[in-house]
Amino acid sequence: MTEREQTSADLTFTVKATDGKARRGALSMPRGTIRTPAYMPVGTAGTVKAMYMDQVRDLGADVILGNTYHLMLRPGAERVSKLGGLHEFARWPHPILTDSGGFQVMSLSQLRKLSETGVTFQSHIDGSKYELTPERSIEIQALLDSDIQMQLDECIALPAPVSEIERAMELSLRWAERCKSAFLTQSDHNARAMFGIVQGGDNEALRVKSANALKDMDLKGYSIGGLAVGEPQEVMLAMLDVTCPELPEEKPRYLMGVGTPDDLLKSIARGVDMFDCVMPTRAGRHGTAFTRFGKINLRNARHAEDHRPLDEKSDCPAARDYSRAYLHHLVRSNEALGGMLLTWNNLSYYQDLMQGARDAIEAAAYADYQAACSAAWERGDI
Ligand code: PRF
Repeated sequence: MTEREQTSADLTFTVKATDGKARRGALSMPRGTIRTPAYMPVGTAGTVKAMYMDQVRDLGADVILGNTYHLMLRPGAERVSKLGGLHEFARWPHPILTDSGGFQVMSLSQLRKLSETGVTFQSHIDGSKYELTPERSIEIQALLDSDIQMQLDECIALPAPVSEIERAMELSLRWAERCKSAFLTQSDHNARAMFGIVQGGDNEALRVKSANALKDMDLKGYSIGGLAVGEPQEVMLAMLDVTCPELPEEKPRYLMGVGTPDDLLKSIARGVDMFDCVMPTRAGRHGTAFTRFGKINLRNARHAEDHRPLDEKSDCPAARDYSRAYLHHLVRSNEALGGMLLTWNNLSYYQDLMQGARDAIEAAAYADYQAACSAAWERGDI
């Protein structure tokens, strides 16, 4: 049995090896094991855009993301539940992590109103009114049959006044308590997890306070939210430097909505175990390829007669078997296959990058791996 096929009746996390602060771990549950460090493809509306689930799996993904916000609006959480849950509906029988909805309400909906109770908002699809409370968010995530659920939180865009950051962080802590109580009413909660979300913006003291208060709630995992929201990379890394040491070593850490390949490797070096980001899928649909040699914009005219594939050494057919000239043509012609091939290539690259990180941590060679990856990105391929 391969590591990813191993399961556990309860949800468990094991750190198998460390190299500096970097961790190689395994998060196991009845639907499978997530090998960490892990990049989790984003499947917002029950689909990893432009990909078949079999392809996503074959690239090495152990878990995908789903979004409370999108699925509650369409097709509706109760309907997904009636249809057998999200795994059955979307044909992904492996672990699913869901975000709680607050972050997406703030970025996508109109006329939202936040109070102690929760958030009311109008759908970005048809303008109809909804309420999302901590309890309803957890209820929706249970209806979706999510394996790893997120607390409802409030994420503040940076820069922001400290008083605003503090208010949102404290509100998120109170919502964490309510989410934990709601989560514990789920009959099979031992087989699942509800993660708390550290907030605190770019303020070190608030980050430490948030992490410690969540630690005291003894949750099964800890997300780090409120980063990659407008601040420079150095600020994000400085926040990881203060946050990770406050979190319990025996629990998984998930950096939400991050990031570039460089962000991922630098965050792993600081003790982060899990990531999600729309970057590889969204950039792929917009004509950008991530490769060992850095980012390539296939729209650019310099690719028009380039016979070379994106990466002849890749195992991914999208990277290995199609010329850059053909990809350029597809992207310029707005052909669906262009977005499909570039998404496939990009997810393949992100999964390979994580496999390389896992291998390097096991071999106690993570710093060398990071240096070799950065050098190749800098060098480029021409
Ligand atoms: N909170 C939640 N989801 C998120 C974030 C957050 O802070 C972010 C911030 N990068 C991305 N997704 N619930």
